[in-house]
Amino acid sequence: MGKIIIITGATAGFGRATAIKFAQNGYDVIITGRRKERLDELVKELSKFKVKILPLNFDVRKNSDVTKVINTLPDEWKNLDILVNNAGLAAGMEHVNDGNTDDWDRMIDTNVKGLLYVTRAVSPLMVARNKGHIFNIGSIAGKFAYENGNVYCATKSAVDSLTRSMRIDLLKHNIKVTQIAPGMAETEFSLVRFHGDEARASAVYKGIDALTAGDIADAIYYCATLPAHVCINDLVITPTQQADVFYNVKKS
Ligand code: NDP
Ligand code: 8X3
Repeated sequence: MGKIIIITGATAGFGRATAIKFAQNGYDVIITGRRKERLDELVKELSKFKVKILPLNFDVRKNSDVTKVINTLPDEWKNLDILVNNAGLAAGMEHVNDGNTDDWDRMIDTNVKGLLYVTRAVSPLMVARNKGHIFNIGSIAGKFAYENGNVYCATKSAVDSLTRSMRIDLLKHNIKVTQIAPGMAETEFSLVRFHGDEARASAVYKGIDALTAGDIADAIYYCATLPAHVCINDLVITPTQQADVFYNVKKS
């Protein structure tokens, strides 16, 4: 039987590239996200790889939907080998005194609570089989706080901490837990952060050979295909022109 991966937020960016990478390599793939038309389009794209694809249309912030979808997985999809907790976003970039509390709720509900709801639903299936691998997509923003990053940085610090706790809690169940902590990657991330302002979003990456979604998919695939006795716990990946959240060199 083929291996199975479930990816949250597969309708764009890292999640979409990860779905393609694993399907290319013979994995059966569960793709999830809120935008149904994007899921339908990805099913078509993945069909050329002759693997099984299951699109699941739900919002990770809705615990009852998450639980229902995972608890009613068809039998042939229950043996999940890999979970990629990728769905997430930044919304807004203001000083804390000017921040939009709706943006804060969206980030906390998605990046922290959504990740927890999905993990709570999926991990018992892995525990029952005494195997599995969970990836949490953190960020360099979770390693250092930066000006105007406040709530986004806090949610990614939470992912950093939760990854370490999850690794300990799931250790005796033979489940690997890996945090991938990327720096600047050109996806729809900044467009979402700046509420659809394309000029502001593209300015973020001007003069930088930013990471691509494919770079992150390759890193996840590398970690997922190491020998059974090897677990990468934490992987920080930045463009060559970026050292961390504070230091980068842009070409003029
Ligand atoms: P994109 O905006 O390109 O993709 C985000 C994905 O998350 C989409 O598929 C979106 O799907 C999904 N998503 C967002 N909210 C929800 C929700 N409530 N329920 C279900 N799915 C949701 O961004 P990236 O690919 O860049 O981001 C992926 C992850 O990587 C995020 O956690 C982000 O914080 C992190 N990251 C990104 C970096 C970057 O520079 N790009 C760097 C470091 C970390 P849909 O809208 O269809 O639901
Ligand atoms: C995204 C990376 O540096 O824009 O998580 O916060 S950064």
